[in-house]
Amino acid sequence: MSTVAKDPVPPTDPGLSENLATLESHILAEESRYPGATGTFTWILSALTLSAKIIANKIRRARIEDVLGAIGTVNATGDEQQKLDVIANETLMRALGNRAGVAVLASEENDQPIILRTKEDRPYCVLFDPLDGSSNLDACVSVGTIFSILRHDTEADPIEKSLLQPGVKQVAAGYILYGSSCVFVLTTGHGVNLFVLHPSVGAFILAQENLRIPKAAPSYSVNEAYRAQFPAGYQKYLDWVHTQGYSSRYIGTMVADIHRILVQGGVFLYPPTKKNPSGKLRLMYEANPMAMIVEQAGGKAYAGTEPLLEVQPEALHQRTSVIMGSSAEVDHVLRHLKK
Ligand code: AFP
Repeated sequence: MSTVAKDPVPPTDPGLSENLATLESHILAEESRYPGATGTFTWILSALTLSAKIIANKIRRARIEDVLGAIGTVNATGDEQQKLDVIANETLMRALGNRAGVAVLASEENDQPIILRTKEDRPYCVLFDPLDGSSNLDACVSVGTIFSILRHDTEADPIEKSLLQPGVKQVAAGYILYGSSCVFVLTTGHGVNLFVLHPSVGAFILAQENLRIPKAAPSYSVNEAYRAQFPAGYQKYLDWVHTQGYSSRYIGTMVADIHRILVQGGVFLYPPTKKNPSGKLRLMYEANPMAMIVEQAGGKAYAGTEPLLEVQPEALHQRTSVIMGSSAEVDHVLRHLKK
């Protein structure tokens, strides 16, 4: 008996979701819901996606083009600058610097913010860490770009004060992780969306809408080598996790550690230490944007026992301690801090 061959089922391209959308088209579609929206914000995001593609490309070719290693200078917060820190910073400054909607730009790599214009028709301030985790670059470890977008306060005097707004005031925040794939994670205050760079097409394609962080997962991420320097509550928390069958993961690039937690759950901690009594991470362009993303995905973010997004900044480059991740895991840490 002969068997009748069935029509072959066309293979599904795993790179394509059902409704194909790029980051820009997704934002334009969102913007069309707000009558009176001018498109200014979309232009700022397009400067960020352009920068991300240029930086991703540079990182991939870094060893061949000899742009790895330190350049012998330190940045505004005292960290040794890598060649790629400077390249990434210049890329973002050049891309964002000619966007009509930006009033003030601030970077980890610059002592002072760059004032572009003070008029009211420039509604936004953009703050960024051009290359988080750059000391890991020589070892081919993932690095990232983090950004925070605030509404420009035209009454601020001097104008730099426009930047000193608590994280709850952010209108958007995001990061780009240059990992085994290049992902762009973005929130505009209505959930979190994840886009992946299609390397041949050169576009960020929507891969996951409304990303939710798992409520709990037995995993913690901290540089445990500093344990003896941590305040007692953190040490008690670590004693507790060691009895609970938790696993430990620490990459040493905050963007990569928090991205993993966003997808798989767990908690990231950078407590105060003797060397950095206020914590190591920068509040305005590292902790605040990551906290907004984690909270928009259903997680929690604290600076010690204070909600991180409520911390009133006093200086652009101020540091903070950080506890963020799955809500139940953050609660376990807080329980030990409050004992
Ligand atoms: P670099 O950008 O200098 O590599 O620092 C990375 C970072 O700011 C953050 O991404 C890490 O979570 C943290 O520092 C790692 O700090 P430790 O080396 O003290 O654990």
